[in-house]
Order: sequence, then C-alpha cells, then structure tokens
Amino acid sequence: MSTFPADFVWGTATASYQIEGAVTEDGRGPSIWDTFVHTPGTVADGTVGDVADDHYHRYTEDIAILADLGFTAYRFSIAWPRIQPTGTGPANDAGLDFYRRVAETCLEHGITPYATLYHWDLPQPLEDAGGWLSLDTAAAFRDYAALTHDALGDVIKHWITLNEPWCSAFLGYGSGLHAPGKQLGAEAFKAGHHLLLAHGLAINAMRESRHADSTLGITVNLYSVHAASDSDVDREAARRTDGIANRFFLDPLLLGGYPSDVLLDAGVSDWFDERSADLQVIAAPVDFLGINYYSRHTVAGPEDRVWSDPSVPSPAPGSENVQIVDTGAPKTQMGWEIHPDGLVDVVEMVHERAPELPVFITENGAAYADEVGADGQVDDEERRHYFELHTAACADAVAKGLPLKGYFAWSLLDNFEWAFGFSRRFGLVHVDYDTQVRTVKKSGHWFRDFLRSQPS
Ligand code: IFM
Repeated sequence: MSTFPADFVWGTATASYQIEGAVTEDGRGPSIWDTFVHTPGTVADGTVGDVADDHYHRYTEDIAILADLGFTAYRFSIAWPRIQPTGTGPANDAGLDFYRRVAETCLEHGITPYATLYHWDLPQPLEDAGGWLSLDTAAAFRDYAALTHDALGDVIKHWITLNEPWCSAFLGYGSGLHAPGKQLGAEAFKAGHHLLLAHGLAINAMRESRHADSTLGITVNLYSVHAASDSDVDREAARRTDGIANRFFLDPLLLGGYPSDVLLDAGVSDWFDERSADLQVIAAPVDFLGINYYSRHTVAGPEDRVWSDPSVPSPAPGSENVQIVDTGAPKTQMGWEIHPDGLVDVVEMVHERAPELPVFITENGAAYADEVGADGQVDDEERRHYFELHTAACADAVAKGLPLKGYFAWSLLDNFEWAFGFSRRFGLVHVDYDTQVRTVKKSGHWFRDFLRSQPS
C-alpha cells in the first residue's frame, strides 16, 4: 500500500440533492432538479430524489459511519433552495441550521467539513428568470455565497464555489440530459461563462468577509483526453474535446483568458469578446483547485471533417461529430473507461497552469451493480480494486512532486445518480432504498484498513 504525507486529506464526497430527501421540509424551495425529475422521461429508471437516502434525518448516523471508516474530511454540498427558497432574499434560518448541525457533527468526530455551495440544485425561480443563461444568476449566486459563508464560516473553513460547471452548462443547456433539460447548442457556452463569473464574484465576496481564514476554491471535472490515432483528424478531435472539457474552464480560471480555438469552433467568439472585462473576476485567486476525475476519453474525428451537426443535442456544441472510441479497456457500469494514470495527467494540467496551487481530487469513484449477499455483506471487489488503483495514482502524483493535497472518494453512500436515478450505485456504503439500512461494502472496509496504515 502507498504511504502518503501525514497531512494528506482523506475524505468522501456527497451532494445535497443526491442524498438529502426532505425536499419540502423546513422551508426548502423547489430546485431545477425537483422539476426535472418529475417531468416524465427524464430519469432512466423513473425514480425521483424526494427521499433519496433520507440523509436530512439520518446525517448523524451517516457521519458516524464516515468517522468509523477513518476518514477525516467530508465534502458535502449546501442546497441553495434550503438557504434561499426562491434564490434571492433573506436566509431561511432552518436551512442554515441544518448545515451548521452537519458541520458541527463532523467536527465532533474530528472530521473537517468541506462545503460545496453549488452542486446543481438551482432554485427554480432563478431558472424561470433565465437560469445560467442570465447574468443575474451570477449576481444571485454571489449574494447566496456571501450570505451562507458569513453565517457558517465559523464552523466551515473550506469552501468550494461550484461543482463541475461543465455539467451545469453542457449537460444542462447543451444535451439536456441534466436539469433544466435545455437543448440549446452553443448557448451552453454562455451558461458556462455565467457560471465562471458567478464563481469569481463569490470568491471576491467571500474574501471580503469576516471569515478571512477560509480557504476557497472551485471543483472542475477534467478528462485525460487522447487521440485514437496519430491522424490529423483524430488529433483535431482530441484538441476539440480537451478544449470543451478542460481548457474552457482551466484557462480562464488559472490563466485569465478563454482558449480562442474553442470559442471559434463553437462560433461564439464575438459574444465572448464583448465580455472580456469579466475575465479578471473569473481569475480571482483561489487557494486550491478541486478536480473530479473518473475517466479517459479516446476520441476520433469524422473523415469528412464535418465537425458540427447542430441538429444533434450534444454536450459538445460545434464538435458534435467527435466520437468517443472504445479502446477495449475495462469500464465501470457507467461505461466509463478505467484509466488511473489519467489522474496524474489531470493534476499535471492544473500544475502546468498554476505551479504553486494546491490540488485536491474532490471526487473519484466507480458505479457497479452491487447486491447485499446472503451473508449480509456487499462484496464490491471491482470498486475496491478501482480505489486501490486510483489511490496508487495519487501516490504517483505526490512522488512526482505535484502539489496534490487530498483525495475524496465518491461517494460515501449509494445515492440518486441524476439522469440514471437509483440504477447506479457509487457508495462505499450500500443503501437499501426501501428500508434506509446502511451496509458498509468491502470497498469501505478496504478504505478503513488503508487509512489505518497511513501516518497520522
Ligand atoms: O454523482 C456524480 C456527482 O454528482 C458529480 N460527479 C460525478 C458523479 C458520478 O456521476
């Protein structure tokens, strides 16, 4: 087993809508995910997150399990519509109280809370007013972030503005696979810009607050991207995929400018030129960058070099005809190729742009079709192996001198996997959705042994 520095952070991650349930309790307003999942045809198995893991009522049990497994950090997300039920206006005290109790319970167990302010549950009234296509949503997010940080900054010292803005922009407004389910082609890039601007505005607002000791960052999902062959067309496919998935987010955050080739491919250069003044805000200095790493993309381009087909609802507007190639490597139940070395690639991507910036893997994990056996155990050997491979990749990154400071497994609990509903399980802990019984899986037990072997 690899050995890590004693101050390396080991945690698990979750997200509000995926685990909390209690969607109408204590003043919570509706989010775009409540609306989306109750729209027929949006979720593969027809399920909804109204109850999910009932974590809203069982958080003490869940945090006790986390502590028992030996983790010392917990990344959870705060549901904006619990704090501001309509997205703007005064705070709902019951919402703030819930997250204060979650943070305090963590602290009682010696677990450091890391809070994500936005893991996709946009208050529905903000979507009705234009959602992330509207500049006003960025300003509303700044106010929500400032208010929440001001109220909870005494107990939560680590803050992540957004989780995976690529998903919010390109799945939410491009392919329509995620809430709010819009299929608007290149408009998705504008949503991406407003999300990044929201992040920068929030960072600046939180910096100016009374909790100056907070560490502030953002989480992006990055991919290790490879061309299927050395041909020009496949290399261009890789450039385009890397552009939308990685560089469109990393370059403005860390280098102060968008990659011009990506904007040209999507035909949005003029719109972005008019917003160049926002770049300084987007590049507001952060204390760390979070990476969610799951997989590699090996891509091929169209032989006829017709890259775009706007009639196809796609998360890659302007590059709809790029194909992801099956390399034959093993995949998880999501169909995501297992490629641990890619974890090092994505940490390097950040390091090349910001050599001093601490990096955390804020999510990494695998879905498999787990079952509780006759002996009451969940033998998820494939997931255990996945974690073994990826923690070893973390060790490789550290050994290379990269500033990787922590790792959060996705996820603590099986949960509502968005457009897949409950048909995909990612947890270290199995959840029986009928009884809410929790069962630590083999992968959870493996983590407990692994963490015991680490210096403390
Ligand atoms: O479940 C999601 C999570 O909400 C965001 N990152 C990827 C996970 C697995 O799909």
